[in-house]
Amino acid sequence: MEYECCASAQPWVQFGVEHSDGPIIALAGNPNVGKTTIFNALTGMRQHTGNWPGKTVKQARGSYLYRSIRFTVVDLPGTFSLLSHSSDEQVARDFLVFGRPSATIIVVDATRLERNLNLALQVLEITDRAVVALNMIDEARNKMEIDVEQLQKELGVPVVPTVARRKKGLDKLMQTVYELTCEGLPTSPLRLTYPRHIEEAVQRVEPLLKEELPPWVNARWLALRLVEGDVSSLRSLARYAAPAEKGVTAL
Ligand SMILES: Nc1nc2c(ncn2[C@@H]2O[C@H](COP(=O)(O)OP(=O)(O)OP(=O)(O)O)[C@@H](O)[C@H]2O)c(=O)[nH]1
Ligand SMILES: [Mg+2]
Repeated sequence: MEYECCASAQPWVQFGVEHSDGPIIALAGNPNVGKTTIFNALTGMRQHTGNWPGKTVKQARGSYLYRSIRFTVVDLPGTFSLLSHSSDEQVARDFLVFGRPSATIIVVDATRLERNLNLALQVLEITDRAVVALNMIDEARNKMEIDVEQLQKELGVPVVPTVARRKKGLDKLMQTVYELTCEGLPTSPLRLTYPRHIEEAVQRVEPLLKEELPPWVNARWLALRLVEGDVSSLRSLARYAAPAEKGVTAL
């Protein structure tokens, strides 16, 4: 089976993730929400660790087999945002935007949903192939009731309750990742509408970007970054967008 991201380029190779025939799955989330616990539960002993190229930030990647397909999982650094104020944030953002994973698992702490959804929305601004792992649901159940159906409806992507520490919900998570990557499960992620002056600026910048950039670059996302004066996103664009198109020769 051929995956969209593998068809012409292997953009994740620039991020130190080896050549892979199967889908690449990113694990994103706030610090301390259970990303590594999920990563370990999914990948077991099939893991490699190193640093992100050119950074002192640790990278962990591993793989698991599901329905005869080998999924490669990349555990991103825990961040509260993707607005590139730190190396960790840049690494996470660059991998999601320019590494083009086939799907992203957004791990959120169910007991701190309000705070965690900030990052979730930022990830959903970048990609529509995502599933939310509503982790620590065991602790949340003691304190509150979460309407998972309603959350899923509002976010526009699947939401899977998990207790990573006890490996609960992980089958459903793998099944959902499979549906997103191999069966084209449709999603319609919640995208924020910004105040009018921002939207107007974005509307002017976005078409210009679309003309110049490879079609896979999310022009609205980049336009928003330019409007807020985020120079680091531009630097990453220059670094990753052009070579990614020549990914095959770069191998
Ligand atoms: N109660 C409960 N605890 C969990 C669950 N999943 C993970 N934990 C615990 O939460 C803590 C943090 O888990 P990690 O997997 O290290 O979290 P992380 O997101 O990788 O953290 P960073 O790498 O620091 O960003 C650990 O003590 C885990 O045992 C869960 O579903 N329920
Ligand atoms: Mg971790």
